[in-house]
Order: sequence, then structure tokens, then C-alpha cells
Amino acid sequence: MSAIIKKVFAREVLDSRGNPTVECEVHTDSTFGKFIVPSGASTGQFEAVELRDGDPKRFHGKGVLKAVSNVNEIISQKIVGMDVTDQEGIDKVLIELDGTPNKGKLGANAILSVSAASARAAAKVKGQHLFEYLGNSKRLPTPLLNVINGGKHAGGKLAIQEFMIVPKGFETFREALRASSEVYHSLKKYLKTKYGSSSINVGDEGGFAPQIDFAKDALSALTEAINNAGYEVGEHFFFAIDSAASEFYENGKYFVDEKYMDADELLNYYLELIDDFPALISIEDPFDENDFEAFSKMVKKVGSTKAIVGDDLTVTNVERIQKAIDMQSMNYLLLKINQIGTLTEAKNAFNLTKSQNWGVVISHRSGETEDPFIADLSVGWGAERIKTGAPARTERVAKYNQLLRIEELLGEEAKYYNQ
Ligand code: 2PG
Ligand code: MG
Repeated sequence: MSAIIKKVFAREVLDSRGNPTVECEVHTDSTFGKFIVPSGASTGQFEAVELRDGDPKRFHGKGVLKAVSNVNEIISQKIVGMDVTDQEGIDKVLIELDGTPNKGKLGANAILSVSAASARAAAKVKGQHLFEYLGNSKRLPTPLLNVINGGKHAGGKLAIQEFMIVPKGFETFREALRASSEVYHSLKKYLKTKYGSSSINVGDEGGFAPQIDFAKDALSALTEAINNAGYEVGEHFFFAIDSAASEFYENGKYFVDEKYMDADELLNYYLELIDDFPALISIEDPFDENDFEAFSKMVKKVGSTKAIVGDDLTVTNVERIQKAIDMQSMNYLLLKINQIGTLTEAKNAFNLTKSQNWGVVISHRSGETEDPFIADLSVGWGAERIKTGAPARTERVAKYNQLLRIEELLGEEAKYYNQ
């Protein structure tokens, strides 16, 4: 089967929030691969640029026709004729063609659409499943399921953006997902009884967006839900949070749980939360994205037992990850391919993180699509964890369902991380 790229074509489609995004198809003579680019809301200041048209007459300025035309008119000319299995070569051309440090010229959305669609097409050319093409690992990641949405992903007062359940006490991914779905539904029942029916409206990532004001009440609700579903906190389920703290940081102060705090006070706040909820095993972006120092203090305090995860801090960018290594600011990377724009650069970020024996969470965005690419990526690369929302809403479930299929395909060889 010829591996030569014959056509590269992009179009504007919608994401899960109803905003436009880029879908790209990369064709060879006999097959093609496609990819739809996701989009964040609590985006890090140092992420690669998502190119938007800014034309107020279309999609309130959010159109992506420029990015689409950059694929169709500029990128395609350089990529057509290349070997689709040469991922590094393709990504190198994309990076050089853009020529800026933040992909601001062509747009990381344009660039990533081609990079990831190429991988899909290449897997087909080689007759492999995407996860096999991407890497050799056969482990299924532990999911972090975001079942209570706060911050920018919901309309309530909860400052902390994500309250996640982590099913660790299970033999297989399928069992872990089943139990998580049970907890999700038992949470729905609990929230409705305790906080009223408007509390079961959902946020951007499919988790409930209840009128809860304090983080400890959200974690207590998770505890109740887990117990009511017949499971034990600290045995079957653990907790993870994503503070996305840059979103509630202004002029040197963080506003959480109706209080203004400086970085030291916020650190104490987290330590108390951990004391009250020892099953809280992972804290993402606990401080502002520029405060490597505060992250580092947190690692010193709890890093031997807790995952301190860099997302907005490191934005899947090797330079920022290197700074986090130099300052020992984290011990887990949140990896989002659209933060950096090509698979090769995302892989470099992964490898650099692994050189420290740190863990990796492969993550969705709050604006997602039906594309399950990151499910395959998490298995192929062997990431310990995946973060892809609640076990509800198709753009989230698409990834979990793909992991079920992969686990089935791997049969005896499949292993569930339980990390
Ligand atoms: C995050 C993500 C995904 P967003 O902060 O980790 O949950 O949110 O895509 O809005 O940046
Ligand atoms: Mg985050």
C-alpha cells in the first residue's frame, strides 16, 4: 500500500461547546486518516496559539476559516508527496513552515490537525490499530473522571475546576469504568436529594455543576456517592482535583472558598484538604502558571505521596518542563497535544517527563469532539493516567469506549495500570 500523501484537506466543524474547530483529512492513494482538534477554556498563557478569525460576523469571531485555509492552501503544498509514516519529517515541515515559537502564524489548530490526521492515515497504511502505530505499550491508563465541574467549566461558585474520582482498586479498565459509572449515577441521586434538582445540571466536561460553594463539600459529596454505590474510598476509589489556579489568581491573591489567600496560605489550605481527605492523591495546577516556586514548595511537602500535576504550568512544552525539572516543581505532567501542536513535540514532552520517572496524564480539553485519538495515544505511549471527563456525554464517552475496545483487542496482553 503506497504511503505517499496525495491530498490534505481541512474543513470547519463544531466542537462539544458548539464552537468551530478544524477537522483535517490526510489521504494516500488507498486510504485516509482524519482528526478533529479540541479546544480549551482555562487555557494556559504559554500554550501554542489557537488561530481564530476574529470576524464578528461569523461565530462571534471564533471562526477558524483562516486555519482551514492555512491547511488547504499552504500546508498541503508542502506535505503532499511526503511519506505519511514519516511522522517526525511531517512535523518538522509543519514547525518550519510556521517558523514562530508559538505556532502563531499558521495556528496550532491547523498544524495539529495535519500532524494527528497523518498518524491515523499512517496506521491504516501499515494495517495497524492507531494505538499500535503510536507505540508499544499495552497498558490501559487509570482514568481520572471529572464528576463535579467548577471554575470556568460551570456557572457556580466552586473555584476549583475539577473534582475527579480515580478508580484504582480494579483488575481491568472495564471494571473500573463500570464502577465509575455507578458512582456517577449515585452522585446524581445524592446531589439531587441534598442540593435540589438544579444541582444535577452538567458542566462542560459532563460532570455535575451543583450549587456547592466549598471544595470540602464537593469532596464529601464524592465520598457519599462512592459509599452509596457500595465502594470504599481509599480502597476502590481515590480523588483528584484540578485547581486550574491561574483562573482564580489576581494581583498576588487566590480567591477560593470565599477567601483571599496568598500562595503560602493556599498551600496550607491544600494541606488541610489532604488531611481531611487522605484519598486525595492528585492535585493539578495548585498555583498560578508562573509560580514554579510555589509548586516546588508543594512537592517538597507532599510530593512523595501525592501527584503534583503541571498543566498550565508546563503546557506540554519541553522548555517549561525542563524548568519544572530544574526547580522540582511537579512530579506528574498533564499532556495535551493541542497545547504544543505536533505529535513529535508532544512525544518529546512525554520522554523528558519520563526521564525523571515522573508520571503522565494524557488529557482531553473542555471543548472536545467525537474523536477518540487520545485514548489510543494513552495506551500506545503507556501513560499512567488519562483525564477525559465524566462517564457521560458522547465527546467524553467516545474516549472511554475506545479504551474498552482496545482492552478487548489486547485480550490477555492487556494490563490495567491501577496507578
Ligand atoms: C484542564 C482542561 C481539561 P481546558 O484545565 O485540565 O480538563 O481544561 O481544556 O478548559 O483547559
Ligand atoms: Mg488543567
